[in-house]
Amino acid sequence: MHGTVDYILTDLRRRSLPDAVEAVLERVRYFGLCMIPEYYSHQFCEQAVGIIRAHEANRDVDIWRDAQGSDTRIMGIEAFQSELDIRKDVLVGRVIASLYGQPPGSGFITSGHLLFRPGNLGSGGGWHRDSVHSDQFKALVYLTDVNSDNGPFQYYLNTSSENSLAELEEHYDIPVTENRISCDPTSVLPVDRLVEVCGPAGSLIISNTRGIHRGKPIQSNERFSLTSYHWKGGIPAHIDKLVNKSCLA
Ligand SMILES: O=C(O)CCC(=O)C(=O)O
Ligand SMILES: [Fe+2]
Repeated sequence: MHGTVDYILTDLRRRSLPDAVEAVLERVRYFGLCMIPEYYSHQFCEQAVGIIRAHEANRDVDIWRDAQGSDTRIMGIEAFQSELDIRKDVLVGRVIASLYGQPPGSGFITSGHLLFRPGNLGSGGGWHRDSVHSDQFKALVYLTDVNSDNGPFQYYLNTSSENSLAELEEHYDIPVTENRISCDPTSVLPVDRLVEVCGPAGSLIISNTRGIHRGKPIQSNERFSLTSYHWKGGIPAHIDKLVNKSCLA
């Protein structure tokens, strides 16, 4: 495992569950990232997109939007539709539990719907680390085909460990304390560490979002996704207040 494309796991179906879990863990620990093309069925993706659209049109649902109206999120969508709870998938559940060293504590699922709008910053609002102080592991499922133009997840490989944070400060002047990256990493960091995660609907991405990443600004079309968020302790209060909690009447 040493080429950048090795973060993609293509032979999952030939592996037993324990072996598949190990293969994903190995990649997330080494690269900070693992992608499994078409892990979820197209039928699951189509149904999920329909459910997300319906909830976006429901005035009783709490919806978050970015300033450009390019990124629409429903936090806690699994409270309305439990089949969207990707944490219940046995592979996702075991991988996340192993990465955190304990069963997933609290968390939720967020739906993501990206649309092209002039000046959009991409999902996540530009290059950042979700957390500089501790590992943060997320599972992301593409519900529509994702190519270079409709907002792929972009990630700098091997940027999530304590050592690599120190290396980035020493060699590239990216402070270890910096959550939002103030420089343009594409003009500072080696281009061969950058991956643009494109893939068909159903592709599953598990990553350590302590590493440097963003959703690429969307240039055309749209992108639907589901993302799982996890915390060892409770959900931080400033996030928890945005999360949908109960079933609609
Ligand atoms: O959805 C994506 O591609 C990345 C989003 C992200 O990085 C975030 O919301 O923190
Ligand atoms: Fe992020």
